[in-house]
Amino acid sequence: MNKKNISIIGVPMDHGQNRRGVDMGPSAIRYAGVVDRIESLGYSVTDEGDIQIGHADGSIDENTNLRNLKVVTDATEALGAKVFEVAEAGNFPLVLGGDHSIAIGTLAGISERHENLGVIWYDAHADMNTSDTSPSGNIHGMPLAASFGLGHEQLTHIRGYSPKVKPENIVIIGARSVDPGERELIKERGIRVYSMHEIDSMGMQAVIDDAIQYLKEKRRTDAVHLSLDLDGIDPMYTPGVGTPVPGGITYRESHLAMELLFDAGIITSAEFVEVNPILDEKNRTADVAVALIGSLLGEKLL
Ligand code: Z70
Ligand code: MN
Ligand code: MN
Ligand code: MN
Repeated sequence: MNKKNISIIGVPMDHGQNRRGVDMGPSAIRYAGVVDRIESLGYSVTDEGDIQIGHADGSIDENTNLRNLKVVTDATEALGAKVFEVAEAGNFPLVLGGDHSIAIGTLAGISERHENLGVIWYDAHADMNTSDTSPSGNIHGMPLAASFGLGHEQLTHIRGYSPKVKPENIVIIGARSVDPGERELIKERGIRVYSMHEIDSMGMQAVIDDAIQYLKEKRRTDAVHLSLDLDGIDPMYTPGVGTPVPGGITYRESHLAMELLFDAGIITSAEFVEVNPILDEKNRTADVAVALIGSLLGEKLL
């Protein structure tokens, strides 16, 4: 990655799921020193502030099986516009969440500028439900499906176009909690998944090398977005997430993954989501987010 200006965009969104507190994620990550950390690596940083988030009553609409559709749609539209603007200006968009529903907006803003975007989805979950398959009505369980064109029209058409990414250009890393409808889609659409099984058996180095080779050589992607849900990491290291799932990626494996992605120079935008300071212990989860952002942007011991 050349030393582009990094544009930080905060998205204090908690309406894509039903536990409060994840709206404070951007503050917690800023408090953990994200700006200084990135500046210390020689980048210039612009903190663009936060996207305005509306209010919602938290109910699930019985016709759509979606919780808080309007407020999520409005926020992802606003985020998409901001991400597009900073990327057009030549900056590297670094989005801080907020729950994972915001990825719908991030991808809407990024993909418009690329013919063949790739996505790395670092997460315990597949986030590939639709209003038909979702067990929760929570939109943070749907952003990948929406981004390849499945689900409610309002979610699939943020910024007026669909799809944002081809299913075969998506790589999921760290999956260990997948719903039946998601499992079907993964098979049907040929989505590449490195679950905990592959991470355990191949090792993280081989997983990342394979993912990079796949996106670069096989899929010929022209940009790659990293969407990192802190619940992909084991809750031992990142307890401040709404849906902790045991048996996750370690802290060290995650650093290695970020370092290898930096070395490959393929990541052109990133987001770090699902940090919930209310559920956290002494801001540890935000600290991990900042440390991983450092490695993704080239921090090395020596
Ligand atoms: C479940 C759903 C999810 C994050 C939970 C959970 C989705 N598959 N995503 N926590 N970050 O409700 O769709
Ligand atoms: Mn997620
Ligand atoms: Mn998750
Ligand atoms: Mn259409």
